[in-house]
Amino acid sequence: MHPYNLYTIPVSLQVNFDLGNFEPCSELIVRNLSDLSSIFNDQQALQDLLVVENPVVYEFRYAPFVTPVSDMTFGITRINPGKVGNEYYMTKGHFHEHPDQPEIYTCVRGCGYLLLENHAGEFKAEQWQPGTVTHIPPGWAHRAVNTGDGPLIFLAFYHLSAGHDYGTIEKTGFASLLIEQEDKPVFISNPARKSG
Ligand code: S6P
Ligand code: ZN
Repeated sequence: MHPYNLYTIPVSLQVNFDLGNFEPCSELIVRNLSDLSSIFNDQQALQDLLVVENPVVYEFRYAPFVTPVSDMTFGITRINPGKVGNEYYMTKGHFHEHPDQPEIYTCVRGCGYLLLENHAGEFKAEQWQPGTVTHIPPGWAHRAVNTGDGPLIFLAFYHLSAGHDYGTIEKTGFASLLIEQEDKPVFISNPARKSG
């Protein structure tokens, strides 16, 4: 049994695109820098930052609309602006636990990239601005990166039962990193990349 309410009649919620939240909301996950230590390349820069503070890198909220026969879920993520060394703040990134589960993301504020990688090691990066909609096919790991000076906010539509597999992409790392060089985002090969 899952712990969520059953929504057998239509309901609505109200999203704030500027703040990246919605009401009513019961499910909030906050990721601070210390929760993300394994994903950043420059470990020295990470340790130096953590000595001073442990900022919120991103938070995401979700609303599981569970019925006896379905589990459509709405989510919103806000990634704060910031960097570790010269690498931009980003989400942890994951495959879905169930290999037949897709997802749709919609960027509503800020700018950045969605990094995608499949099990064969094919890598893609989709550039985001407000209004960009990206379909994530089943079997593609996904990570959003905030390359702007303000928050990057995006909506997600998925099935709750898709689940999260964080471990697989964490083991190898994504093929490319996004770093800032001369005030611009630049892709470089991930020096910590391991074969899967
Ligand atoms: C769920 C969906 C998003 C992410 C959220 C945080 O399938 O892709 O709601 O969970 O953007 O990213 P992550 O990688 O920490 O789960
Ligand atoms: Zn996902």
